[in-house]
Amino acid sequence: MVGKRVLGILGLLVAIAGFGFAGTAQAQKVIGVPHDWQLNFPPPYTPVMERVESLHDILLVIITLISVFVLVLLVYAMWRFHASRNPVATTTTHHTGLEIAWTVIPILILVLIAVPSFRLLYYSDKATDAALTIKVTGHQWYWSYAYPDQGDFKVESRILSEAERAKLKPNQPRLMAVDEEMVIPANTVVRIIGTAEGGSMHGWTVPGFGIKKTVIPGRLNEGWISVKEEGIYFGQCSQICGMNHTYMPIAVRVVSKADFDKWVADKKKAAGLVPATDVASATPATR
Ligand SMILES: [Cu+2]
Repeated sequence: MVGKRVLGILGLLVAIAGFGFAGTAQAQKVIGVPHDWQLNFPPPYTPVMERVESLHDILLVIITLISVFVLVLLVYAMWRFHASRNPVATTTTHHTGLEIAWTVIPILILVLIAVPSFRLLYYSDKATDAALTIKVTGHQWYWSYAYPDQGDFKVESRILSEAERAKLKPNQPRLMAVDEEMVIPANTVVRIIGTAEGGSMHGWTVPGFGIKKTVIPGRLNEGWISVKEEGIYFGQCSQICGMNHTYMPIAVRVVSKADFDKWVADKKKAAGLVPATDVASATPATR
């Protein structure tokens, strides 16, 4: 039993180390990939994730204080009421004052935690003044990204094939690199609306962005991101969705506004949305 558990922990450590190893030797443009011996959250890349991390830091202090308090009580009770020091056990069964205290104080602590928690939930829920909307659709088993206010083209994002994975470029982490990334401009509020097609839900999750949207067939869920630094960021489907759940990574390429406009123009041209000769003068449609 214990041997099995030790083996399990060792296996987990090897898996974590292996995952970290896969993330090494990146070009500097790849951001937000787990690294060796990583503990805690990835660095925050969006305003939402900055707030998630500060809420986490406050909660960590609160739960540490509570745990230490309970531990001290426990150790004190073990010492003070040991049979050698306390041969005749007390018959006390109730203490009204104590019971009120251990009911009311935890309620107050939970209310105290709920206030910033709900504030953050609503902050991350709806984009205010989004400059761009992207519709994320989870398929079995890949992602597609539609740009409804940029001429309504769509890109499909699939994990690299096994042959491509055999010769990865430096900016392509194994099992995370895709053929077509979602592309967004830096320093821009991007509204993400997510849904799913086919028989299952998926989870559009990029840890460094603080976004984790469960996408559900027949529903639209909303969130938003705004990323300062240009680069390629990675995430993974976080809702068990079936056979190839492991093989539908999320890659987001954050580029300058000019590069984004150029990318949009190329995509529109490829989709036949603008005459080939008119690409240079084409500007993204405004909503
Ligand atoms: Cu999945």
